[in-house]
Amino acid sequence: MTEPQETVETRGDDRVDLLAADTDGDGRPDVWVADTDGDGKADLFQFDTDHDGKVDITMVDLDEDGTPDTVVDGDGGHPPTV
Ligand SMILES: [Ca+2]
Ligand SMILES: [Ca+2]
Ligand SMILES: [Ca+2]
Repeated sequence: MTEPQETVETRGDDRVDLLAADTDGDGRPDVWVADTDGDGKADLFQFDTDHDGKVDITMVDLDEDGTPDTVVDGDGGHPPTV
């Protein structure tokens, strides 16, 4: 059974990717850190755990205290920009 893609709430709609890291060295990013509300602080974290180029886990830190408050499967409706 396939669930429809869940859209996760973020602090803002103006996503800026602060970091896109290629941790396995295949030339494609697999970890993304983004700021969605323009304050320069990271609040959206995404991971491509199976390295197919698509996000598998999305974490949102709504209060920017460094601990993700929401974790969803997939890109949460927020595909990476880089
Ligand atoms: Ca932010
Ligand atoms: Ca993936
Ligand atoms: Ca938090």
